[in-house]
Amino acid sequence: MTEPFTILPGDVDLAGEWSLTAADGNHSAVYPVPGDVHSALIAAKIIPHPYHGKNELAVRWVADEVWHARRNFHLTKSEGGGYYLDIDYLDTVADVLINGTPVLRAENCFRRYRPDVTEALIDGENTIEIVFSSNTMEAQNRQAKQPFYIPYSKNCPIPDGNMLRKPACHFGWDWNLAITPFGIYGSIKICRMEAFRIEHVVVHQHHGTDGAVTLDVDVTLHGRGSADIEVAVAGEAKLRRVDHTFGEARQRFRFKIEDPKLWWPAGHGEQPLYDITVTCDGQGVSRSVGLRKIELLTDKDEAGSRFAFRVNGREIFMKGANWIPADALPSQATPELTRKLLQSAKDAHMNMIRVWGGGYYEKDFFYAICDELGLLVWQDFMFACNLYPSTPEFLREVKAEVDYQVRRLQHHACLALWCGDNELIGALTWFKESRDNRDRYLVNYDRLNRTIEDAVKAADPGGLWWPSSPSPGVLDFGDTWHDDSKGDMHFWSVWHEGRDFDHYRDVKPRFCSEFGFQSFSSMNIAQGFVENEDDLNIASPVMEHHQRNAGGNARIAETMFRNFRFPMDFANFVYLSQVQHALAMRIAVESWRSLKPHCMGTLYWQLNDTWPVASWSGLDHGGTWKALHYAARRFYAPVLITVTADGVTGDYTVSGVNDHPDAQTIDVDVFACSPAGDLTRLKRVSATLDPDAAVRIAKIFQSEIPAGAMLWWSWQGRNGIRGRNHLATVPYKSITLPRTDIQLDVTVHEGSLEITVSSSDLALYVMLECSAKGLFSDNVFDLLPEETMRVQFKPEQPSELAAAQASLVVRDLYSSSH
Ligand code: BMA
Repeated sequence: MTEPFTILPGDVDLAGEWSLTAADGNHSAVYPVPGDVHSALIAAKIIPHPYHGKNELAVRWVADEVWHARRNFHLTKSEGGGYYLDIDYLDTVADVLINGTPVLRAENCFRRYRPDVTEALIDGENTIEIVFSSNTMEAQNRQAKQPFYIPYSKNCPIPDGNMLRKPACHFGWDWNLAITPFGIYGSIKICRMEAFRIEHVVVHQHHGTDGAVTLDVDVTLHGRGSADIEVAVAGEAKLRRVDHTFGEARQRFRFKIEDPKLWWPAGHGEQPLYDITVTCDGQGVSRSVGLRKIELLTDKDEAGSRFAFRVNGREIFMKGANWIPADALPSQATPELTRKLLQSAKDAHMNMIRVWGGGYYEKDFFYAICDELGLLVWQDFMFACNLYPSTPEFLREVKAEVDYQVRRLQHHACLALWCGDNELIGALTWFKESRDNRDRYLVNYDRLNRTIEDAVKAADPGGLWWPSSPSPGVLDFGDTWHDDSKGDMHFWSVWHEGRDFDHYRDVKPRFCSEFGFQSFSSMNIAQGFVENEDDLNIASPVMEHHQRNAGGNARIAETMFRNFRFPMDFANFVYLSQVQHALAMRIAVESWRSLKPHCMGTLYWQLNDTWPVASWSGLDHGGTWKALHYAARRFYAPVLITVTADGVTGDYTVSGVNDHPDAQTIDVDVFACSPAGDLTRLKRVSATLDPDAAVRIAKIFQSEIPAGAMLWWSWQGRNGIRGRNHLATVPYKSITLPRTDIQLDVTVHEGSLEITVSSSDLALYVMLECSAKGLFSDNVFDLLPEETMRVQFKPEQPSELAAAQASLVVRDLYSSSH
């Protein structure tokens, strides 16, 4: 039984087929609920698919219309007690009528609504209707009524999205299309209420010094009368009778778990979950709770102040990425896709995901999967890059939203941090109005931020609060885009300011919660959205349309020509864009991991894509891996040997990073690698990497490296772990690589391709591609002369195996430009 999707006897589930009509009567379609209206119109062939070509522009009108959704349902009405409508993810401004009687005016996609509908219902056939106002019109009307103008993000082609409590990215973003989807994406049901309903179940954990955990289960009931509540935790049940007059009543049940099995982030231990069940008046709510203690350490030090998470007494370096909605069309953001994306995060050794503030508070299944996988969640409140109103009406909505979301989510073991917003402090400097009158807009911001903070602390007093991302700290409104001394940092100078990749090494963040670089989506994705082969050119109108960051393609191209030779064709342009993307993130992550414990986390921008687009994501739309994600699995490995250049002296430091709680003994060989692939040993070191630490292992002087040589290193642990990598000491374009002959020997075995890749000469960034979606067991690797590597490819659809085999291609750095 999981709230709010439980359907009890006497309840009427209203999911299923509804009918949809435009208010002007011009369009009608079947509307599958839960789902978004655009997806229904695509299925009915009323609009073309907005991801294809430039169709987005041809479907924008949908959000400018008023739409009616309707269905009938049967109810055998019981006497006594009452009924309420239970509805969540209703997006956004909508009136709900039952048998023509208005029962709800909703205006916040992030709230759950439970209005009493007893009087509106009849015994027998009933009709429910939802009238969706045009979100685009509502947004503009609300802006016009503000006491002063509230600027919205330049990322949004559709204006005034900051007026509505719905995902900011629905109005367009620098990686999202702009179609302002709407509809009902959650549950909708009519529920029977005898005396009470369970309004909230909140769980507080207290970890005692004796190792025992005390769980306080706070059950809030809504209603009137008498009932028994039973709360059971790990087989121990407590029963209580409640008598209550109308309204809300909170009951606390305390349990002590003497010998708890603790929940750990991925890579640090198991994720055991304890079941809590609450039953009352015929209803039930269950919670799966992992027992862990999370602290945020922000104590001052010589450099500024720390930003580190401590879980169950252990400081843990957070490795992860930023999450945006799983798909731009809410109907497509399924539990299966979500699991696939989160599993990929775990497979790349991530242990934290930041749910970014321009999307949704994700559905229950998202957090349940994170609990199961051991992925901690940094949870933003849904405010991003805009300025927002602070009128009493707006703040009332915010307060109700925060209260609901915090009480819905706080019991999850994965939920690590509540963060006020994304980049609202920076946004104060992005608009003329707020630059000219910073006092007004700063106070306006603080009213919003304070409302969120107060609501969080009331609902989850034990939760961790951080005011904004990035933020230097409480009541500090400094520039954490450039100040690396304290707080969490969004380091964007390489992408948004055009600095070299080396600049990642010039900063020493305490925790970098955003940094990113773009690449094009993989060829099989691009082929899916272009109109024809002629569009496969980075400057074609369709490819430019699938790039939403102004100047993005130019930044990719310009960076490429700083580092690489001109690619042969479009496919190699795509390949090189992904190679440089992976390289950028590798340089940033490896140098910041080697600063541990000064730096205690890196969350790159961004894990996933909402539609097929050039972006900062490591996963293509739909979840297959770009070059970055294969690289991330290496640069986020728990034990890492990396070599970083000193920007001043030009010498190199070999560092070892160990995320394990025990020491690791590693043998490291460092070579000079000639362009022909001849290795000359420079150092052989046997190093002990202290528990949970970054250690400097060796120094390589520039003078030791023959002209034109790269650095090449390999390592092996006593426990079998191994790895290798290389670093170019000059831009790749100035290295004359040998012409390689790469052979693929492919056989089919149990639904997978077994691929033997062998190279006659040194081959860098060897990347396999095929038309089918699926996962290679490894990719984007280097081969020394006459080396062989075995790789498997498993297509997502078994039927695509033959197509995968027929379309298999291999690229490497040399062949991309020759
Ligand atoms: C960050 C994010 C997003 C944005 C990304 C790339 O600042 O918070 O708003 O998509 O940069 O520009």
